[in-house]
Amino acid sequence: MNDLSVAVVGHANAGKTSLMRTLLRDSEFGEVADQAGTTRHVEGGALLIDESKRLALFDTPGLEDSIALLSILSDYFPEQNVDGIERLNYFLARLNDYPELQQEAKVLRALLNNDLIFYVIDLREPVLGKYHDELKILSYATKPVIPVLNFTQQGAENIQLWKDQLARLNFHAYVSFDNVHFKFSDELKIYQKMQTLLADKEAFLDELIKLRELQWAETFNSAKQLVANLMIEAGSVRYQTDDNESAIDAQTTLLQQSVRQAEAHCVKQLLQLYQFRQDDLQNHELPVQQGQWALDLFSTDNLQAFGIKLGGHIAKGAGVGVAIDIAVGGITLGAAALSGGVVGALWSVKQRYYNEIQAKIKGKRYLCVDDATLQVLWLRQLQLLGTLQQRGHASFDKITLQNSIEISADNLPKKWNRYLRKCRSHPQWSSLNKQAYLDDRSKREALLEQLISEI
Ligand SMILES: Nc1nc2c(ncn2[C@@H]2O[C@H](COP(=O)(O)OP(=O)(O)OP(=O)(O)O)[C@@H](O)[C@H]2O)c(=O)[nH]1
Ligand SMILES: [Mg+2]
Repeated sequence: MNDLSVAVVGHANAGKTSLMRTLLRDSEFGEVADQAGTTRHVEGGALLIDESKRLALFDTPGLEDSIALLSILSDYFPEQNVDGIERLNYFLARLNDYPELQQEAKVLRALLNNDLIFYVIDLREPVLGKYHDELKILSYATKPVIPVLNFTQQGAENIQLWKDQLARLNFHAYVSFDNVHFKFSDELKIYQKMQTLLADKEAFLDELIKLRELQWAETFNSAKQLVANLMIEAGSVRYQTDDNESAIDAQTTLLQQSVRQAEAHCVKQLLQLYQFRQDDLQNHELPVQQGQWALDLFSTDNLQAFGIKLGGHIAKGAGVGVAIDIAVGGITLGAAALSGGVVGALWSVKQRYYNEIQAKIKGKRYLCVDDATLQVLWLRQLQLLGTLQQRGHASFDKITLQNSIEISADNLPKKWNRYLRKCRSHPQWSSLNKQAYLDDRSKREALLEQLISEI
């Protein structure tokens, strides 16, 4: 195994275990708590490059009494020019004399046993003497050190003070990395910084960087695919119902359930893709107003959206009497003309509405998901995706799917209505239909690609 190994060290409660969780994309790694002394033992995890190469990371207990430790280390060999490593080994050989420094000893072993050190700094803390002592102890191990400035959001005002202090102790290569407000580009900077400090591991780290970039891009692509697919599923679904209130209500409820389930499924898969737990999520029921979906294709709004105008008084419709102007085809049909034969003729003009017209004649209606709900559905997924991409695996806050999203032309794709029209006129694209009849794959794929490009 060609390993590169890193010890993650730092003051108690600085966010070491959180850094491990975020880099490993593992919310279950170790124990994270807002109190000092949470991690009691060294625990490892790894980023695999291939079967024979991995970056091993070791979490360590927090340093608590570095002032006492440094004074012990520097009191050894007075007047003699003995280097840091010897001092550390000397101390470790006499550990029984220092029962109160057992945690610190674990950290010292990790310093000696690994190739490189991440020194995690809680930027919210003022630059105190104890940190100076910790850094001095680190320097005894003569390993390359990358200070990781954590809590970059809350500790922003201390950044300069910390940088100055680090420079005075000869630590010039640092990175900023917030475990909760995650930025993938910051993670890459850590590996790039490692490359500058470990020249002989440059190729190894190059491979790691490329792999992480690839994984990140693939995850994003899969996520986009899920979202675009959900939109086609929900946009195309069409339930047939008898044209009476109780039948419409019953079918509407079923339709709502199936779209909610489809969204829940998409959300679940998105969480899985980004390796978050299902219970990281709160409140994700898709909001719908009662009755909102009892719109059918022949409601005035929908027909307009389809480019169809209802013909004047006849539109109010007695029995079979719906006249339909198919704007595109420019044909007007009177109520009496809506016989099977004429419907057949109409079909040749506007083939895709044949079933609906037939249904209307037979006293049936079709239900579909209304535009506003689809917009919310779309924007909620986009918002969730944005959240997942910027969420560290050390986060505790629940992810919420917004119910009140501002919907405006700016945050919807420009061709939204066109996409919707395509979906609505291809019920065969939705597997949410009771009889799924997925055909016409290539057109569906084309729309899927278009939607993906909108994300
Ligand atoms: N907001 C924010 N909170 C963080 C960040 N990193 C860690 N925390 C929180 O800080 C606290 C301590 O984090 P841990 O990861 O347990 O710290 P540690 O250094 O491993 O602590 P010990 O094991 O006790 O030494 C937890 O409440 C974390 O949720 C960060 O970057 N931003
Ligand atoms: Mg810890």
